[in-house]
Amino acid sequence: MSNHLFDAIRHSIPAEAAVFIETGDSSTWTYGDMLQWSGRIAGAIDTLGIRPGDRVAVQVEKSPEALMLYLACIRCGAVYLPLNTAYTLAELDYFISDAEPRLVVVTPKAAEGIKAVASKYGALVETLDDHGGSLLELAKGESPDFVDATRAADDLAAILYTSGTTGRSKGAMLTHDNLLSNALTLRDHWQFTAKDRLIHALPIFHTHGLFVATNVILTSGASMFLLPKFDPAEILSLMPRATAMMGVPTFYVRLLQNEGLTHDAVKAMRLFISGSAPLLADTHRAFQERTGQAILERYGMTETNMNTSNPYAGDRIAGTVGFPLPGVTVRVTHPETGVTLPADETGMIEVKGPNVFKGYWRMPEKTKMEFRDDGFFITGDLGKIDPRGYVHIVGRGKDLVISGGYNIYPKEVESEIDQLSGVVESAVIGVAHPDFGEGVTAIVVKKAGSDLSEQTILDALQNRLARYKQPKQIIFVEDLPRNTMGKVQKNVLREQYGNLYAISANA
Ligand code: MLC
Ligand code: AMP
Repeated sequence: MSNHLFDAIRHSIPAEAAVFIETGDSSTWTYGDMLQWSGRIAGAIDTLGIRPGDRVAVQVEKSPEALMLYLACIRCGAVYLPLNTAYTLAELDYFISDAEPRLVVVTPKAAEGIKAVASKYGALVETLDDHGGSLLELAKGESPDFVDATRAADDLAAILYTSGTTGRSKGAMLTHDNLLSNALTLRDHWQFTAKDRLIHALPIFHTHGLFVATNVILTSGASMFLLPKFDPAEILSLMPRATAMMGVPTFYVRLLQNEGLTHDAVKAMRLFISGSAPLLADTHRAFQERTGQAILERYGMTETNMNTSNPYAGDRIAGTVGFPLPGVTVRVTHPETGVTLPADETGMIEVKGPNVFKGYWRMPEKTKMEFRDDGFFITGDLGKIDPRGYVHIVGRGKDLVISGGYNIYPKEVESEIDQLSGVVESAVIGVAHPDFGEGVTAIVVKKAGSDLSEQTILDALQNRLARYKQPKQIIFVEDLPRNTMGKVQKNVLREQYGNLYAISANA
C-alpha cells in the first residue's frame, strides 16, 4: 500500500515542527500542519464521494490552504486540475465540460457564478480561500490521520490544460512519477536541502509554481515564503532571510528596475532560477553586473516538466538553457523527416524521459501525433545543441505567444475577434515587449464602413478571454500580408510592428 508521490514527500520531512510555509504576513505552517490539513481535506474530499481517478478542478487564489488542497488530492488519489484565476466563466465552461470533474473548488465569491456551469456537467461545488470556505468547514470535522490512497508510479496525479495551436486546450496528463522523478532530479541538480528557503512569488496553477517550486521544496524538506504575487519591493525585503528564488524573466526585468537590487541585497541568496520564457542575454548580464550572481536558466513545458538546466557548478551561459537533466534525453531533429541533426544545426527539439507526460486527456489521436515511434515527444520548440552540449532555443515551430510566462495561442484570440460584427479577419502576433517579453498584438481588417474601434473590440473580449490573453494593442489595416499559398505571413507582421512597444516604452 503506497502513494507514490506523497510517500516520498513524507519521507523528506525533516521534523514535524520544521517550517514548510511562511506567508507575507508572517504566519507559518509547519510540516506537521501540512500533514494534518492535507489529511483533513483529503478526508473531506473522500466524504464527498470523490474516488481515486476522479478529477477535482480548482480555481482559487494562491494561499497555503490552496497548496493543502493540492496535496489532499494527491493523498486521496484524485486528479488535481488547477485553473488560472484569470479564466472567465466562458473559458471555465470548456475545461469543466472536457475534464468532467466530480468536484469544482472555487473562492466563495465565485461560487454563485460557477454553480450553473458545474451543474450542467454534474459536478459538486465547494469553496476555499485563506479565510476558510465550505471545504475547510468540512475538513475541520475530519480526522487529521487520513490513510492515503494507494497510487502507483503510473497513476494520474494531475491534469494541466495547455492551449492548443488548433482548436481548444488539451489536458496534459501527468503521473505521480512524472512529478516525483522531476522534483528529485531538480532537487539534486540545484542542490536544495532542508536549509533552503525559497521566495515563491509564482502562481500555483502552472508547472513552474506548482511542481517545480513546491515539489522541490517538499522533497528537500525545505521552506518557502509563499507570496500572493510578484512584488519587487517585498521580495527584496525578504532576500536577507531567503536562499533561492524561481521566476519568469519578467521578475528579473522588474527587479533590475529597482535600485535596491545590489550585491549586498542578494548576499544571503545562493540561487536565482529563470524559466517558462526566454531570458534575454542582456537581462542575464545586467543581473550579473548588479548582483554578482549568474541567473540559472532552465527549460521546461507543461507536458514534460523540466528538460534541461544550466549547471549549478559550471558555466551558466546567457541565452542557453543548459544541458539535458540527468535521465532526460534531448535531441534535435529535422522537422519534416525526423532525422537527428548534428551539433549546431537548428531543428525540432524532442525529449524523452520519466518526466514526459502520459498523453492528452481523451485525445489519443493528438497524443499519437506529438510522439515519435521511439517514444520521443515533439516539443514544438526549435533549437540546437552546441558542441559543448548546451541546448539553445532559437524559435518556435508552434504559433504561440509567451507573455510574462503565460502562453497565449493566437488562434484562440483570433477566433474571438473574428466573431465580432464589423471584422473581416485578424492576425494575432507576439511583439517584443520590455516588461512581458512579448506583448499580444492584434492586426485587424474591418469591413468597409464599420466604425469598430480598438476599445469596442477590447470591451467585447472582456468576458470572453482571460486578461493576459487580451491584446495590449490593436492595429487596423486594409489587408493582411499573404504568401502565394494564401497563408497570412505573420513573420512579415512581426517585423513590421517589431518596435511597437519599444517606442511606447521610451516615450
Ligand atoms: C498580468 N497581466 C498580463 C500578464 N500578467 N498581461 C500579459 N501577460 C502577463 N503575463 C495583465 C494584468 O491583468 C494587468 O491588466 C496588466 O497586465 C498589468 O498587470 P501587472 O500588475 O503588471 O501584472 P502582475 O500581476 O504583476 O503579473 C505579471 C507577472 C505574472 C509576470 C508577475 O503574469 C506572473 O506571475 N507570471 C508568471 C506566469 C507563470 O508562472 N508561468 C509558468 C507557466 S509553466 P490590467 O490592464 O487590467 O491592469 C511553463 C513551463 C515552464 O511555462 O517551463 O515553467
Ligand atoms: P507551457 O505550455 O506554459 O508549459 O510553456 C512551455 C513553453 O515555454 C516551451 O515549449 C517553450 O516554448 C517555453 N519555454 C519554457 N522555458 C523556456 C526557456 N528557458 N527559454 C525559452 N522558452 C522557454
